[in-house]
Amino acid sequence: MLRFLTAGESHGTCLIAMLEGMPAGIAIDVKAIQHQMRRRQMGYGRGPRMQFEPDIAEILSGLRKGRTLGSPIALKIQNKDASIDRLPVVTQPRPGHADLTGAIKYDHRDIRNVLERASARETTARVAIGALCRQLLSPLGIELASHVVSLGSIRAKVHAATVAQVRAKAENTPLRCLDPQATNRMVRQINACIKAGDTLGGVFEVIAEGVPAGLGSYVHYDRRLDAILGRAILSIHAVKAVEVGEGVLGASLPGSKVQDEIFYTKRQGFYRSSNRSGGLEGGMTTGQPIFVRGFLKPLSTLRKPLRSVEINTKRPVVATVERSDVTTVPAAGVIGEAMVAFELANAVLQKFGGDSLRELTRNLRSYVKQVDAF
Ligand code: EPS
Repeated sequence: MLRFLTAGESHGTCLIAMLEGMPAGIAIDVKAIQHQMRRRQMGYGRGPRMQFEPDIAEILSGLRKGRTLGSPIALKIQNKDASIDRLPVVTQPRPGHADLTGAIKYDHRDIRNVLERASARETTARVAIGALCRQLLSPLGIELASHVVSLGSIRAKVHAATVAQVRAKAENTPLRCLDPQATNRMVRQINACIKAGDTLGGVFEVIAEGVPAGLGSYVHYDRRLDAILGRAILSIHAVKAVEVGEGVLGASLPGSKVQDEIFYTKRQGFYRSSNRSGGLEGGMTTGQPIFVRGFLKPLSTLRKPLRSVEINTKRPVVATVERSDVTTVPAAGVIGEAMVAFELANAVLQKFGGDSLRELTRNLRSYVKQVDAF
């Protein structure tokens, strides 16, 4: 249905992405793509690279007069720092990064050949793809947002955030977090980490609202949308765990405190009074907002490096220090939104089909009528 590829090295000339399967007739707002790219660069604790990379997505194909043609959309993001051929050889692998296993697997004696592609810089291209997908979802009434739930050992006090709340209260804060007191403490913890030459992880939450009931399926493992979203979130650099709804808490509670009971009124139809499932039951959307969380480990480039082994001499050394970030949890949330947007756009196209936005919208409307009449 919908698929994408990315290419490019962190300090190569550019990043490239191609999205195939977008229906025709979708109005594309290039400024909205730029807005998403900019959001990915923000957040207290990011490294110096974010200050000077313009991260502008140039659309090369698939659009005419501001609308999708139905043909593949190719885009390019030029790197300002395109120093790949001048950068020094790396032979001291960073624990936690792709360095050592990547070098062994691809038989590279210069770890730079690994880290250039393993770098999270690749997510620039993914955010551009996600920004295109959002412009398919938005006319269908599907909106996304993300916020930081915890950073290091600091947890925000939030419960069941909405897209509107996040946009109004978290978006323009230093860490895109809904709790101002927690934000202050997070900033202090980041400052301490900068001093110590260490890094921090944390948790982001992606919310998707306006998703119709019945995307995904229970009939086969690879059609379960929770599994698909789980993979999408885990594909983001440094993410080591995913949670759907209140999945982690639910594992320690009795069923009576976990399942969302079902009610019915003539006006509302079927509804649930809670959304602990995170909008997903049996691998399908319930029609409630989707909540998925990504848990990031602290980044593996430490200014005060960890112990490692030189790959040629096999002598003990400390790991290479590359320019990097101290924490990227707010940025990872933006990347999470992009990945969820892509998977939802794909799920929508799988269920409703259509080569044009008009056909897709008609199919969706007719399905919603059927659901309302159930
Ligand atoms: C990133 C660009 C990179 C890193 C970061 C993500 O730029 P540079 O290596 O030139 O500073 O800041 O990559 C990592 C944290 C990593 O471990 O690879 C970006 O554009 O997001």
